[in-house]
Amino acid sequence: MTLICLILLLQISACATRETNVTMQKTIEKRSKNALSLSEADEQYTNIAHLGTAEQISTHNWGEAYRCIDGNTDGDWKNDDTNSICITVSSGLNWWRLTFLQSYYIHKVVIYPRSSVSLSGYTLKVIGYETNLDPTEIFSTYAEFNNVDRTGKALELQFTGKIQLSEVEVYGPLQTVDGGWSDYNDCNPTLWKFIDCLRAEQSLTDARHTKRLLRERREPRAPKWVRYDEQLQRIVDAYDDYSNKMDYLKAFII
Ligand SMILES: [Ca+2]
Repeated sequence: MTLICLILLLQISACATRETNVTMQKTIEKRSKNALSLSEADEQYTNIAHLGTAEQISTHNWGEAYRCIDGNTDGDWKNDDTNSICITVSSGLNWWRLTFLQSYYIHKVVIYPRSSVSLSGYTLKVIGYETNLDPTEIFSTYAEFNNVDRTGKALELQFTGKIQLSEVEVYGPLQTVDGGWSDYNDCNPTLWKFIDCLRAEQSLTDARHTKRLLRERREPRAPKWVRYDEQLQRIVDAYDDYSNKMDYLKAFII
């Protein structure tokens, strides 16, 4: 693990932890008031759609499935890579699917349309459950599937005709159902445990580095490996002398 990766992971973890701490604080304050309304409860959840992998039944140019989880609700079609809409082309029942690596509790799903395209007719299915859900509310610029409140590793939007959506937001806790934390695995339930993991990893790396240095000091390179290196260097240096490159390659088979 490079130092840069560790720093990035630390920053990601810190952000996630700060967000979680803020959320927990809000939750405690609200519970103390003993008056959790639905809108307040919604604040406990965040959009986790970007943690999944999107796919769809078929794709029109520049309308790939992932563009519905790129964080951009721009509904204007652009016939180039700046497009942020996913579009299918199949006839009949079309689907757009989001799959997570682990199971998440899904509280709410919000979908945004391509500009001037209706959102009527979409249904939501959490894979593993029989019943398809209809939108709770449909507005001109978005539609909500409220109170989904199901656990799953995948969900699917279905529509009879071309799917034309600019974004799909999936709201739930960042913590997975089995107790892990999104894609940061076991090192990230808290910032402190994550730092402990970094320290342990750094200690192990230091020990390996020290061991290697000691070995290099104590054990000079074996003569036969020195001879092999010299022989390989001679072959490489003689590359231009080989008119038949097959013979050159064969020279490595010593
Ligand atoms: Ca988008």
